[in-house]
Amino acid sequence: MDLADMEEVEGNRWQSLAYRRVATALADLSEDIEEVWREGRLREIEGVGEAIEKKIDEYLRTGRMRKYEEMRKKYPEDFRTLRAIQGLGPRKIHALYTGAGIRDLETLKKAIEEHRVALVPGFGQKSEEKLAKALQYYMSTSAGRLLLAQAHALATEILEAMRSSGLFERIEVAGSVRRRKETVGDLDFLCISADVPGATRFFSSLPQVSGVVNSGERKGTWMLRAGITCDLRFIDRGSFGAALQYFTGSKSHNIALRNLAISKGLKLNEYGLFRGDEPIAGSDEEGIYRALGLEYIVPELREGTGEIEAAQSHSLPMLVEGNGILGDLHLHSDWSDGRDSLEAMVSAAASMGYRYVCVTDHSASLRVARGLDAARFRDRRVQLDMLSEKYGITVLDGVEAEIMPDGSMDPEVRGYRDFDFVVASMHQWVSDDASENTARLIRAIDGGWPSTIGHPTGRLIGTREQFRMEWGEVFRACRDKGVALEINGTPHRSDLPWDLVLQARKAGVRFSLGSDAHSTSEMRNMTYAVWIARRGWLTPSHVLNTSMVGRRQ
Ligand code: DGT
Ligand code: CA
Ligand code: CA
Ligand code: ZN
Repeated sequence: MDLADMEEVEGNRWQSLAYRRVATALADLSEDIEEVWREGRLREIEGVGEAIEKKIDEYLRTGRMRKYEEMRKKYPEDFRTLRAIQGLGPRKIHALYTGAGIRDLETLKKAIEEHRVALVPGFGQKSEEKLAKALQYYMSTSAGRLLLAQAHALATEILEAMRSSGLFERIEVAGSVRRRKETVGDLDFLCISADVPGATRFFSSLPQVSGVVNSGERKGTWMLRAGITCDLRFIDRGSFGAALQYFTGSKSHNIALRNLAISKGLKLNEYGLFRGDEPIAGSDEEGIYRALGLEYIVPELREGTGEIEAAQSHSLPMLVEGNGILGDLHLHSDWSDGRDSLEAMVSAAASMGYRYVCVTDHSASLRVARGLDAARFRDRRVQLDMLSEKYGITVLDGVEAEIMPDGSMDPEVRGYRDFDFVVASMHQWVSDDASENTARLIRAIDGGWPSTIGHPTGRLIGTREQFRMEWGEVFRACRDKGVALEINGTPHRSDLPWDLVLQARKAGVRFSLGSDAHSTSEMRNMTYAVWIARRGWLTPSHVLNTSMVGRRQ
């Protein structure tokens, strides 16, 4: 994928498209690439021709790719960071690179300060100001942070490698990954090991690690290839629970917990819970919460939003769980802008064990996504019924419907009234004015069409801010009309954000969970939607997907 970016910045559009197609095919590959390679079947992968086959072969044989290294020398910086900024696509990056030598965040920042962006062909004063704003938003939200999906996968890989090394009695990840926060600043590992030097050496040699930042007796910090750092701490057995508690955070949860300890005449730190000098808990986390008179608080709830009070009064919520999700209520097929066929999506849903799946292709007014008109929806329904029969799973006739500027539904949706489930979304015509947006969304809710509001805030982490909206009014309208709010599991959306979920829950709103998958592999994004729901204190009864959603008669 990196190679594709660099070719595109270089101006080689076709080359870049070819790489990108292969990168996507590789990511979706159900077999082990090395096996495919050994059996000489690389050419069977979509998009792989002779030239690319040679490159993959070179890489798997030697662990290197000459072409990649040449390009890397030319473009030492990670253009991907520039692409994360709103309004910057490869073509504009190409223009900025050739026109002003901009190659990374530093050089972009400098060029903006010196007003050199406005001089680049295709840019002007206005676009320079816009870019300055977008850069500022990026720096304040996601610079130097990874999306949870990526950070969690990385942490899991590292944990597996460490566990199978035999050098660790125990190793866990703490910090924001354990709390399932939507972005992660660094990874925090805690371990018990009898061989600290050996364990440290092993950690340094992991393929995910690019270098040592510092390494001491009981703690080290490493730079990871993914672009963030990670800490590894060696802990004594008797303190492991206390350390896990402390380094899981959050900071505000820890402060509240420490104050509770003090109020009971105890002392809590990363080594244990003490009465005077005598330890009364520390080897396991549960013991610490118990000794403080609390129910166990799962990491997702440790954000200092009332969880300690709830644990004291035994009123913590019984959180929704992944295996309680009976179906996916938002996904796309290649009838609109999805990559996989209806059949592939339905069959994937069946093999994930779902009892139902709702296919929500876009409606006609979203032209960029090849939205469907009423006639196409009628044709699609015939296919859905056939697939439902074939795979023994309820297939709901759904739509992701455009909310029009005046808050009405897409006329094509009104023309075809048979939908079982309507995800109503704002993709276009969004205003800078909160009261306008609020009035529009509430008109949509009051109109009686939506089952749920799709990715309600419209944010894209790092690249697009939330819509300006009076959320309290929207929540009230949803509750009154029985319209749900979506929790969209696409990692860079993570929308509703967990803190708004918590507010909406208090206002009496219910929620639908959706992967918003555009391919079968993205259906796994449901996991992230469940994590957000848990951070928002949701129980099964708050979530539509925990019960059957049937065909509209
Ligand atoms: P991140 O890395 O920015 O995504 O977020 P965290 O929560 O992983 O933060 P990090 O890595 O700085 O620290 C891990 C945990 O360690 C944090 O959640 C709470 C605890 N911790 C770190 N520094 C302090 C501190 O100064 N005071 C207290 N009470 N706890 C701290
Ligand atoms: Ca951290
Ligand atoms: Ca840390
Ligand atoms: Zn959408």
